[in-house]
Amino acid sequence: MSTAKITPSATALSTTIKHITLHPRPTRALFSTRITRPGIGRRLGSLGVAMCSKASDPLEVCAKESLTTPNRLGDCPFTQRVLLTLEEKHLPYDLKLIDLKNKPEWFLKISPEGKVPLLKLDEKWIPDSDVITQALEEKFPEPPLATRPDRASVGSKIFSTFIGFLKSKDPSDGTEQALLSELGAFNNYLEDNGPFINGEAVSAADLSLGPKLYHLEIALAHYKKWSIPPSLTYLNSYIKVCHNVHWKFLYEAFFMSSTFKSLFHLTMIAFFFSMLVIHV
Ligand SMILES: N[C@@H](CCC(=O)N[C@@H](CS)C(=O)NCC(=O)O)C(=O)O
Repeated sequence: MSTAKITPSATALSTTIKHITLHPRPTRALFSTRITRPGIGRRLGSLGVAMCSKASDPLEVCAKESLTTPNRLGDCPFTQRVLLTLEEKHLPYDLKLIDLKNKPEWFLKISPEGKVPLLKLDEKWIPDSDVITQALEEKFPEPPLATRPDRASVGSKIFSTFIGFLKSKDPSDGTEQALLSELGAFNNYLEDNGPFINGEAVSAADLSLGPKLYHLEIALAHYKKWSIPPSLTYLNSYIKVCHNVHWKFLYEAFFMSSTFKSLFHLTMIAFFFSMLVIHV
């Protein structure tokens, strides 16, 4: 089993911000992350070792492997949501990268649906990012990330309307309008209640939505030459903050270079291509 220890730049979003001004907490924990790709037998370069803020052993997470680059994290927004939650809670984790085009037997045994992410908690593998993040909140309540119940569904229709527009072949079928309407409503919500969904501090709902907005921007720019209207200023600020903070750690943790960034975009395009094939 190959393992690499890497040192992500612990840029968790446990941050109180006013729109795009960041005031990171001074007490950032260091954490350790390892990438493991079972069955490959190839050792990744050691990229550094970090201390862990909690005395727990690293949690095991099955994550999507890049479709284009072996031993690299892929572009699954559900996996990213789980990783961001672990980051926010300063929990160390081991990544087991799964090649979804060639799923290993052991993975199919623990994930009959064949989906990532999976997290091992108390010796049990848990599927589904909703269930995983809820379980993490219960087992590791600090720092709390729960979204206020009356706000938990804010922005929750954005992803499905985005996929509807992405799949649409008819420019007048109303899917673009539906997406604009969801994005506009979210922009207005942020204006009145932001900068985050819970208000001043990041919560689970942002960690779910942030990666999806990132995918939305890249996929719609690529497939539809479409971008979020600049007039949605609160939304654009929110995305900027999420990307700067969320994605910085993913970029820095795994890939630093601009070569990576183009590869990442390629794998993301491959992700959306597979999504179109699956859903059409
Ligand atoms: N509802 C699940 C969705 C997970 C999901 O769809 N993951 C995709 C990757 S982004 C997957 O594993 N697909 C299986 C495949 O591509 O074979 C969650 O929230 O975790």
